[in-house]
Amino acid sequence: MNTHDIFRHLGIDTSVLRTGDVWVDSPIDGTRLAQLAPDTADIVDTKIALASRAFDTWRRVPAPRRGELIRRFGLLLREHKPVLGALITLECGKIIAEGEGEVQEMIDICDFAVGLSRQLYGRTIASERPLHALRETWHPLGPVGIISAFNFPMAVWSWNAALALVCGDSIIWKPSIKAPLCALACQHLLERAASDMDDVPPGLSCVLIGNNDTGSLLVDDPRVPLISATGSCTMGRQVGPRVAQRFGRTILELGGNNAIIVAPSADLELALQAITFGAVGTAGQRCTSTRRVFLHQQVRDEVLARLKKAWTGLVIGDPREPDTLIGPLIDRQAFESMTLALQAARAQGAAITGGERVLSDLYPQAWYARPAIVEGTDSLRNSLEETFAPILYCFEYTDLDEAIERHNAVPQGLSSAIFTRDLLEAEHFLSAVGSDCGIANVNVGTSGAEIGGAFGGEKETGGGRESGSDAWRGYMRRSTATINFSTQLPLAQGVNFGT
Ligand code: UN1
Repeated sequence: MNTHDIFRHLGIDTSVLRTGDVWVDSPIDGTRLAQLAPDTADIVDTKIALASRAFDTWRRVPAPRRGELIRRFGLLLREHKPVLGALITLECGKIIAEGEGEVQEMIDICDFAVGLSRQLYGRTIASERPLHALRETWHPLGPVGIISAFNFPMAVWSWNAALALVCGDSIIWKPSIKAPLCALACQHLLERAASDMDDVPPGLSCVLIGNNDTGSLLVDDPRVPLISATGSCTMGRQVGPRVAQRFGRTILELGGNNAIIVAPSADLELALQAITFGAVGTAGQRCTSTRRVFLHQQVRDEVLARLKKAWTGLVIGDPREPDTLIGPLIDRQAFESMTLALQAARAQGAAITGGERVLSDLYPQAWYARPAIVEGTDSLRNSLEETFAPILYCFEYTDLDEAIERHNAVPQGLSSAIFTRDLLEAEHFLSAVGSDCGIANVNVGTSGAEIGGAFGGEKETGGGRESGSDAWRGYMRRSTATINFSTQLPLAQGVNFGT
């Protein structure tokens, strides 16, 4: 299936694929998929104005009715799951199972949001005054700006979009310039879901096509009270202060430098599977990808030997082929970053297996790489950085406290895991003196989080939480109300004002 087939199947006018000079190329083989027209500053302004108007209508629609829009959207996602998965594969290079898995993640969050639309609970609080009530109500916030990365070109938007919409917000999506077609497809299906409902205002959801300058217009716009941005720490370092400058809110979901600790009692078979999926799945391009492992000295040699053996058998190639496990990197720049990181590690004395470009004869315009295993000492400086590629830094440890300290000694704090059958070790890892990440797992790898939990991390990962649990509160504003149903006016704290 090519892009035209996919768009036709979804009922999207294919003329949109040839409108301008934003080139979209497939990472699979460099084929040009589309040339889109970027949104000018005027168009961005118009879309934000429309989203503001839509918000004014949408916040009046009862929340369960807002959930109905998401229910219908979820049905369309189910209907078109294979085709949407194929589009993710074509535009981002994910293997079929991961492309479809991403669509499943969207379906899951839609289900979650439909239920949520009847559970936007506030609290009632005991008032210190007689015949007074104190309560908290959650209200819609406003238009929400969503900035997403190429690696989860649909799901990350859907976590934000599904919650924001049931919370009564309108949404403005600036997808990665590397994955705009996925955005157009989702936007179209959402419009289809809305088309039979008479209470969905026009402009409730829109997509902005363009580069960072387009993103900046959204980030700096005071009509947008919340920017939810997923991407690199570099991006977050720009977006965060700019939104703060205008007292806007952010949800930042930035880089990770996720590690797995493999303890002596670990089920090594499980650990090997988790490390492999975490490190090479999505060609190492998840923010939750496993980038480091700490292997206890009793198991180190065995784990390394088995990893190396298993990784020689991994099929790298066209992600549309059912046997492929590792597709391409997103572009040349991604491969160059990988090469630079490996060169730096080698210069610091690390031993490296893999990491070279493959299939360049077959796909001269694409960037396939053999995943790399780096055996290093603790002092490998570049293991402190996130390189968005399949590189696994392997370290040895003897004492769990020491391993946790080294585990936490990176600027990022997204996802983490320990493989152990020792209850004391597991609980220690999960405790206040254990992993410092937003996600901490036991006998489960670092990537592939379910939508039911809050997703996000600490430190340079940005501190934001998206998806499940009570992340929805980030998309609403809290109103605290005190109600006096007495005939007196007692002041708080027992203040007597003498009148
Ligand atoms: C991301 O890489 O930006 O936990 C998100 C996971 C996915 C989400 C990753 N559910 O790997």
